[in-house]
Amino acid sequence: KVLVTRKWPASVEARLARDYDVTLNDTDTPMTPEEIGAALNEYDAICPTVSDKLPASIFTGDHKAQIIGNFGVGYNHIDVAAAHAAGLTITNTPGCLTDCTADIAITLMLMLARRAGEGEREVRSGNWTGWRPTHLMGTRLRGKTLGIVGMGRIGIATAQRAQAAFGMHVVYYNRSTVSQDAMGALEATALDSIDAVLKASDVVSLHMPGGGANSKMIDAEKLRLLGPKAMLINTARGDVIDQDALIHALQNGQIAGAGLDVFDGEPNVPEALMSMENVVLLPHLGSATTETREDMGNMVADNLDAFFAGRDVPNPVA
Ligand code: 8YV
Repeated sequence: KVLVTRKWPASVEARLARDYDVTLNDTDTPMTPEEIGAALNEYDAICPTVSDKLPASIFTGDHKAQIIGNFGVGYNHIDVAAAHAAGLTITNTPGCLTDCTADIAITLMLMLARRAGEGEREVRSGNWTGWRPTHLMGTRLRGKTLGIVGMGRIGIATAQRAQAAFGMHVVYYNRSTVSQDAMGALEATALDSIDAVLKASDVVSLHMPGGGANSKMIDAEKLRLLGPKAMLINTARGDVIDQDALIHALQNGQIAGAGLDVFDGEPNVPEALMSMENVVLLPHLGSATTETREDMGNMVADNLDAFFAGRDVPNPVA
């Protein structure tokens, strides 16, 4: 018995329906933690998404459920330690959403640097009065420095795009050493701290996991290191930035702008961010393409298939 908490692409729902006794929650509303807690005693597998919260309090230890097949690579919405202590296996979907998430990071960077959001709003509102030499001048990306915090798959893919397409220099910080093999043809300089990356960069793109020690990692002090010409891009998790400190830094010209696909407490977005022109706001679109969402669903199904066949799951969350 498998529970899918939200509406998935039809092809993957059909695959699960063929192979399992599956309950497909054909809804756009997340389940509450209490509902998921109750489901742990009714289903063998639960397949949640980033918008379902699975806190420690729902894991009592005597569940029917044996596996959580997370639809997504990030899993900070699941208390992993409590789920493991309750004997559950957790899997996620790394790799298949790398390209699309990197594309959205680049989209945010371009929209911000070239003031595309402002321009689009101007045209749509009928306020465009015609071409003029100093109208909506943005920032040229070629030759600028992109700083990556968290040089995993998505960080690397973002840097590769920025360097190949826009000729940007790349610096980065990662907790562990990143092999040149993993970076391919990318020429990137490892710096020894996040602070060094923030100081050296014209654009900083965040790619670390959310939750735990990363929560509010980019705080007021870190934002000051960026400087008034720098732009901040976040496609990781909203909580890695202290959102109030970001609003303060933007309001006071401490940084030039921000491009955000994720928010602390999403889908709520502070009014202060919505009213600023130098901010680009997207509704968590990182992996939102038909191809990627189908790949994600198929990865969840592959993990369930392996688990219930008694094989090692391909994508365990450690
Ligand atoms: C997904 C994401 O859309 O995979 C992730 O971690 O942030 C998104 O790209 C989301 O997690 C779906 O559950």
